[in-house]
Amino acid sequence: MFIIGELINGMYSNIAFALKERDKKIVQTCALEQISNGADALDLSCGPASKNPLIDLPWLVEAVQEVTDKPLCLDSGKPKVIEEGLKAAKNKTIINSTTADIEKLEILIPLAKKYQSKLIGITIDTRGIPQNKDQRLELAAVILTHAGENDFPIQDLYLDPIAMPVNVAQSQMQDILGAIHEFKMISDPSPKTVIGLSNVSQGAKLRSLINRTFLTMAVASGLDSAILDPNDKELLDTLITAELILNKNIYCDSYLEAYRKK
Ligand code: THG
Repeated sequence: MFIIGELINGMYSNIAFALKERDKKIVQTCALEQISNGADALDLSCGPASKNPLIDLPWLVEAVQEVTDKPLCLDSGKPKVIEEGLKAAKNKTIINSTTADIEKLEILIPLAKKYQSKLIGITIDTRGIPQNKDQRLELAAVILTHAGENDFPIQDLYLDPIAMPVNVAQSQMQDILGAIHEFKMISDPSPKTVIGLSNVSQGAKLRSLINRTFLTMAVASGLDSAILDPNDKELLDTLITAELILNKNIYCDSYLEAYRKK
């Protein structure tokens, strides 16, 4: 599992404060803690409160890459903001994200190619969030077709079926898991898959339990990557154990320590 740490996000008050005060140390500490707990990459989002994401996202990029060379997942709905982040990045990058809208694909696929960035495609378009598995597959096909026609390497494309909160879209959880499974089968080579895990427990009690249960099921459905809280120790232990049971890791009595260090 490719773990993308979710905690550098302006929706969190410490990061909002760091952005306002231009306090690099807060952001850098948050980056290093997530990496020491197992993050392979870091999501960077200015959050909805940022008044100037064109300046704030490159500032986050520069602060983080002073302390790590891990890949940076540039999280914004605005292509111009993403481009400013890409310009500032020396580390590898993942664009987060394009939708299935043609206007967005026509901007973000060339941008990903120009900067040799990976790309997350979320299965959403101007009609909104899909309501079932088939709508997700339809939008995935739009993204895949556009990527293929424009010579974007499909192995660098991460399809996101949009994880919804279980307390508002309980009947869709199986559609999301089914989409993760079927995204891998609609193209050869297969695209990769990703979800924003914490979405599933937003507004619910027992968040950590819901997150780790969903993650286990998503891993069994073939999920390649997740944006999640790597500082949630039980979540990471559950992930390592799920991968053990799927025979992705070799068992030893100290497998948790062994795979945490990797
Ligand atoms: N797909 C893709 N990118 C994404 C998402 C996705 N980026 C953003 C988001 N979803 C993933 N990141 C988070 C980060 C935090 C939370 C959820 C998803 C979260 N935060 C607490 C909350 O809202 O309750 C904030 C608590 C606080 O304010 O301290 O749950 O799906 N491609």
